[in-house]
Amino acid sequence: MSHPSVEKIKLDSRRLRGNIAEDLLDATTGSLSFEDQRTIKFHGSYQQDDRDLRDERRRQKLEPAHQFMIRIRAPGGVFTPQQWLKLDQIATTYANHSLRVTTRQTFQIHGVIKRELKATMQAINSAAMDTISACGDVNRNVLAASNPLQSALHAQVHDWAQRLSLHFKPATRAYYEIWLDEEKVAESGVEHEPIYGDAYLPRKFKIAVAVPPYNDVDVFANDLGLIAIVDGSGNLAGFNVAIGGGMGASHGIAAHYPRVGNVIGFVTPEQTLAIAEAAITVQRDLGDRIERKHARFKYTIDDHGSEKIVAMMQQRAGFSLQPARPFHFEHNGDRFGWIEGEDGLWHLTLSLPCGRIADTAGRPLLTGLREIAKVHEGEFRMTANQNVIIAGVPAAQRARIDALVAEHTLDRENNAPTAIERTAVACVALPTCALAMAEAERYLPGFLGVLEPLLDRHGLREAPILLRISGCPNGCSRPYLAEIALVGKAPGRYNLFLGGDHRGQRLNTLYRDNITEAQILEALEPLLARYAGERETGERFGDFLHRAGIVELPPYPTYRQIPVELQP
Ligand code: SRM
Ligand code: SF4
Repeated sequence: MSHPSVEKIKLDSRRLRGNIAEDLLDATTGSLSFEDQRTIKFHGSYQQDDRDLRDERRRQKLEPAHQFMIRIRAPGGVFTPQQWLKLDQIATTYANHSLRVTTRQTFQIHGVIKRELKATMQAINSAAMDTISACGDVNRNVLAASNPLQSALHAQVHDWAQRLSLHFKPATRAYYEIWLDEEKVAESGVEHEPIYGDAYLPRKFKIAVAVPPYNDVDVFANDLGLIAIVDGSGNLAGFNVAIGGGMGASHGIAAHYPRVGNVIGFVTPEQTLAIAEAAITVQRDLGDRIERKHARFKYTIDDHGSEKIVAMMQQRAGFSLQPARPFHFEHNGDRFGWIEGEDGLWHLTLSLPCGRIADTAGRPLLTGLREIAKVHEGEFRMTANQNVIIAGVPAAQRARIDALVAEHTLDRENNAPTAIERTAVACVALPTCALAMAEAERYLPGFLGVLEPLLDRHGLREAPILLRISGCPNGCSRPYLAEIALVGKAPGRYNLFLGGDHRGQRLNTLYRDNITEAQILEALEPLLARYAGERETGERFGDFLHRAGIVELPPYPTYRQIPVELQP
């Protein structure tokens, strides 16, 4: 039986209602219908199955172990301690006893079964959180710099993430009706969607707001990037606008490629919503609605030309962009340990293992962070590198937090043997991700274990090399911006990419295709040896590989790095 296209499902969904409410009541299966599996994404949930159990269940002639992943909408990635405790309770009541910090600064929970899905959504909502448009063909969770140093600026930028997220939240009441039993607006459910229209966007759309000199949100990996520009008195003057970033690619298909956003100009704060809305509606109207793999804004820009897209954006926004202002990023990572903010409060960034917060042997992260949430009076900030900041701690409270951190072995900065481990990112991949071709999150510790002796041999234990692993070319860990990246090709086999920079401004290049762990180490060994011997003071691995002529920019048709003239 052939299934309807996603475009038809959206149009027929009565503003994202589909038959989800009825489907949830069908106790004969743990699955939703094909159509509702697509529609439920707009409500922040994915139907998945435990891939570790697939073969066994097939042998037993059982349907797959269907379960749901739920993603929270959390613009800027800030949670209160009360919300943390609620999420912890949800994870241990309905999910797989873990919370997962994502590369877009929010939480996912995994393993919720269909008959408990509604109760889980209601529990999330009872703590003043929702999951609206955390997935689906709409604007996704808006990222904002989480750097704890610049407290005042962080507050402003966080406010922008909230405003953008609210502005682009779908108008439909479907979420409230299905999950919170709100009375139906109309039997046909056809509210006006002023920004999205009848078929929503052709594909997901992502926005991030960065505050130089830190690019901790990887602003150039987003469809729309806003780079905060500060005036002489430290106030927000406006934003440089970058369009067309994206990581998704396909193995062996040249037409699907990662791209860094290109900076097109500067807008004032008053102009920001208008330019963002112009970008989204241009993509709504021109994006590819036939081939989903080719439907992101980056392809719309490349197919129509940047000039035409910028002209349309300006025309729709009703003003011309000002010339982009110079900016400088130092790095795209997090700052670990305690740091004092401008407001005199303290912030502790902890490095989490791929964002997975669970109790494991010797490292009870879930329990430890729960204990902190019980006494913490500030907030928790998630970072886009899958880490957590215990933010807003008065000096007098630091010792209490430190004691809990030590008691529960929460501090990977001190536990992690190498610098590479502290900053490494890996996507979820197996067993929940339906698209995974190889392990990522579960492979990272093992890979670090075999890499460590090699780093030791060359005295690179403290070299801050950026490593990212993705289980498939979709690039959820933003691997194409890493200095070393492994991108899953098949079980136990990866494509090795090298030569991204540490500021999120240059894509890396395919170095070896479809290789095993032994071959990866064999490929890396001579390069690390040369780096150790030939690097200039402060020179990073990715930059060295370029200077030494070992890698060149990738052969993609379009933006592969941010032009140097924009960097002062
Ligand atoms: Fe992603 C799909 C997990 C950030 C690019 N991503 C998926 C799905 C939902 C698989 C699926 O479609 O069935 C994964 C669910 C796995 C699971 O079991 O939980 C998934 N993506 C994730 C997360 C959880 C990775 C992580 O380890 O943290 C991140 C959740 C972010 C969030 O909170 O919203 C996540 N995904 C990203 C990023 C990074 C970013 O946004 O900064 C990217 C690259 C940037 C981009 O969008 O270009 C990304 N995910 C994709 C793509 C490729 C899209 C494309 O342009 O082709 C897919 C596949 C798709 O959409 O068809 C995908
Ligand atoms: Fe799944 Fe691929 Fe994303 Fe990893 S990169 S979470 S394997 S879709």
